Amino acid sequence: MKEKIASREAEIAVVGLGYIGLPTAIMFANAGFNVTGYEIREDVVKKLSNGSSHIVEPEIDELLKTVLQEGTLRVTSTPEDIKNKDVYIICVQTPLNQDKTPNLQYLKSAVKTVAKVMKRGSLIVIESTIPPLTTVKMGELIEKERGFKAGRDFYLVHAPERVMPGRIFKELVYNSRIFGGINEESAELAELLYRSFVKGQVFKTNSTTSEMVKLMENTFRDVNIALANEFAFLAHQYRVDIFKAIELANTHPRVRIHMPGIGVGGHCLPKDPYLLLSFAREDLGLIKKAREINEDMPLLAKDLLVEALKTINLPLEEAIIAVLGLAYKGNSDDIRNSPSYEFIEHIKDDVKEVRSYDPYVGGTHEKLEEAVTGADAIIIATDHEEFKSLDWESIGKVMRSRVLIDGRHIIEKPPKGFLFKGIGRGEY
Ligand code: SAJ
Repeated sequence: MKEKIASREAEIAVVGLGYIGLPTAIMFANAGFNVTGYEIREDVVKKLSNGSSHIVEPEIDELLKTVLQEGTLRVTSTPEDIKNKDVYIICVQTPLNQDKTPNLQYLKSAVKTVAKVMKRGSLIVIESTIPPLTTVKMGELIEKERGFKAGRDFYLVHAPERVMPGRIFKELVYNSRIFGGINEESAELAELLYRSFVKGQVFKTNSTTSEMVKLMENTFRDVNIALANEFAFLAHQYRVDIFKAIELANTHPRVRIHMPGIGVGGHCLPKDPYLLLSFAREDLGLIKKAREINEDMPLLAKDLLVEALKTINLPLEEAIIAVLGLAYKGNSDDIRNSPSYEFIEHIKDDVKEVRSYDPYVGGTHEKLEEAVTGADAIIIATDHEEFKSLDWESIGKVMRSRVLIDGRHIIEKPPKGFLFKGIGRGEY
């Protein structure tokens, strides 16, 4: 197998062509391997076969067209087309169930598909973010399906990714990578394979450590954002601008406080802490509490809105509210677990009308001007670049009342004539 990988003759199948699988398939094809992308969503396969990506990401369309034209990447929804491959890379989603337990059905179904078509000696890489011990369990699942023993009859590795949407192709190449093998030989094979495009540092460990590392990275971030959010909550009581305080605290050589905001969205941070805890018998409560704090931040934004409307004596039920930003983070069209929608859920039954505008996602109004005309309050819920240079004087002229709530620290100096409140802006 080593020689086949080194000579780029190894045949690769990438299972799951989402925001990780598709760029990964493209990178391996670009590195000279013959890659078959397998995706159960036939509409996605159709779109990709026509050379256009269902993922919004810089460079992806031209890279996709190149590898399709060169024939180094083919896409399919037929399992037969990925039979007897040397390498299988599984990049399927691992969402949570309603009760915050891990939903591994997509992973299990992908692993069962691979078990049916793989051959003895295949290398199987799971890139999905999974609870600790899951790779071992998937190895047992394959053994049950095919009688192949992980580490003896096939190679098995967990290889988490850390790419940031919007920078995926750069980070796929330059980020450091971790390969957690079911045994050392598996991790070494994965390193050889990914070295075909990875220029970052490579670290090898066992699969359970690798699964924990990935979840710890995002849990670290989530807990630190929750700490920043609690600092913001306190700032309102001490009448302090928490952003100025954070800036000063971060001048300490070993302090890096994160940014408070209207909430924590995306498909990772709201989920990964729960994955980390899911197969543990007990925990100490910090990680769960941090999740609750972040999940409640849209309520803090609502409190600021209610307080502001009371100040101008406008009854809630008469208020027209314009929410600027629906995406979970700035300059993205991704709305998964976006706090904007949580916020809208919390206010929609109390106010007269909720409007929304997002330059990447759309909303109730296609134009910002329409969304704010006649509105009483504006809430900035996403840190899109566009919102940092708005003409507040003209916006103020078309609003009915002029309340401005900043949920993402977009506004440095509140515009004249507005009643301003911001998360963590305790001085207002
Ligand atoms: N956020 C804050 N305050 C902050 C930073 C972020 O409120 O200081 C909010 C953002 O507005 C957003 C959410 O948290 O709603 C998540 O933001 P993010 O910047 O963490 O973005 P993700 O979820 O797309 O990316 C994270 C990254 N993980 C880390 O930085 C440790 C990325 O490297 C991972 O690859 C990705 O999760 C993933 O797929 O796991």
